[in-house]
Amino acid sequence: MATRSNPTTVVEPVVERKDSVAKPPPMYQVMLLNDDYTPMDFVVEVLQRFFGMGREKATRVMLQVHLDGRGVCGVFPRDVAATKVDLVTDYARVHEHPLQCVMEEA
Ligand code: TYC
Repeated sequence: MATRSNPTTVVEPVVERKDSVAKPPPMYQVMLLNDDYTPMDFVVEVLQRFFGMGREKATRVMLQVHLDGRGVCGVFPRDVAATKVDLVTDYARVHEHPLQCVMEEA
């Protein structure tokens, strides 16, 4: 029988150990990859539409991807990054461009 001195449920107090530090959640870089077919204007539009960049910044990032093969669009928590990758990929396919958008842990 459960009594005060013989409880059936023990609720441990939440105590953070002195030597432990809560880790921030992992963050993910969302990147665009270069290809030979997606129009530059379309990539600039994607960066403005999905990553909130102004035209000048979007143009700089697009050119970096064009020249270096890849470029970072932003850094986000995992679920936000995954949603951006899906939205950009769907948008590119609807417009019949092969643009690739990927994420990797920052
Ligand atoms: N290389 C493409 C072109 O010359 C432009 C481009 C830039 C494509 C960035 C994809 O992520 C990309 N039309």
